[in-house]
Amino acid sequence: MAKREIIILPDKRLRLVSEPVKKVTADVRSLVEDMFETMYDAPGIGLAAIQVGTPKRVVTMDLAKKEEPKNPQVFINPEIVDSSEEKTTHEEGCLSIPEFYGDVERPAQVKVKYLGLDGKQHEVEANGLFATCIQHEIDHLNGVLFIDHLSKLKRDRVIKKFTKAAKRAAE
Ligand code: K1U
Ligand code: ZN
Repeated sequence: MAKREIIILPDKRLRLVSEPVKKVTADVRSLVEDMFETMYDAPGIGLAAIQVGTPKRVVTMDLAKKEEPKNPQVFINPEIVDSSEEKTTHEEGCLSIPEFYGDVERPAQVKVKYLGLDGKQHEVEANGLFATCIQHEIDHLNGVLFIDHLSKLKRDRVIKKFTKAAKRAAE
């Protein structure tokens, strides 16, 4: 297991559309292990493989509260197959846009089809924070960031701030 570096806005790789996983191989299992180490260390409640620079459709998540036992979940090639008409607004953060938060409106419930680490197809109904988080992570697999759901004014401001910081760091 190894902790990997999380890529930060405005890294262009965050805009890539990730490739589906053809087979759950030892390489995929090793990527998943590294993603959990990276996510728990951050700390975060979710992570998409592209956030560690790997454009594969792999998501890790753990929504357990501090006092609860760990609940690591893996979603390979996740796809939303149904979304509720009802919407909900949740404050979102992103490990690739540190210390910036914004309210995002999304479907309140989604049905998600995915491959497990067992290589088998599964389906799950998500609501609450689970629904918000899985939609945020599937967005990452499609090169979409939560700031894309905010007003252009807010999005441009945050992109400008992170672009300036990246330039300063490169000097
Ligand atoms: O994908 C990511 O960048 C991870 C992100 C997931 C997420 C958070 C909130 C709403 C939607 C999606 C994070 O984990 S940000 C960090 C965070 O939310 C958190 C960290 C420690 C404890 C509790 C929450
Ligand atoms: Zn994110």
